[in-house]
Amino acid sequence: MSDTDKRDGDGPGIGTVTKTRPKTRKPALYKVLMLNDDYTPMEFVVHVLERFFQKTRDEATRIMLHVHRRGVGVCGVFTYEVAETKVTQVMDLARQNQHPLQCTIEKE
Ligand code: TYC
Repeated sequence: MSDTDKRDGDGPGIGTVTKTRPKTRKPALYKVLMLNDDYTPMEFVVHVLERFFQKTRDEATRIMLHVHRRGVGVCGVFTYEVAETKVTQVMDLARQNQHPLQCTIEKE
């Protein structure tokens, strides 16, 4: 038994083995995915990637073209709350501009 295992106090020979977790757990990570459509202007997608995902114009253009050609692409990887916020920001701005741009979350 490793030093992170513990036995309960039921006496010798009987005991439930439990495993103590390390103190800190790495948070689960989630990909924010951008989906292609036929109507959202390329320039708008590049703008979204610059504004909400801190991409340079070159990176943003590369990601946008990847999504345009392949149908889906990764905008970034975040903890759940941050990923959710990004999706909401993207979808809100798209809706305000009447673009059908879709964005989703996928567990890493
Ligand atoms: N396919 C769109 C066009 O031709 C551009 C586009 C790229 C739209 C990426 C959405 O996530 C997207 N105008």
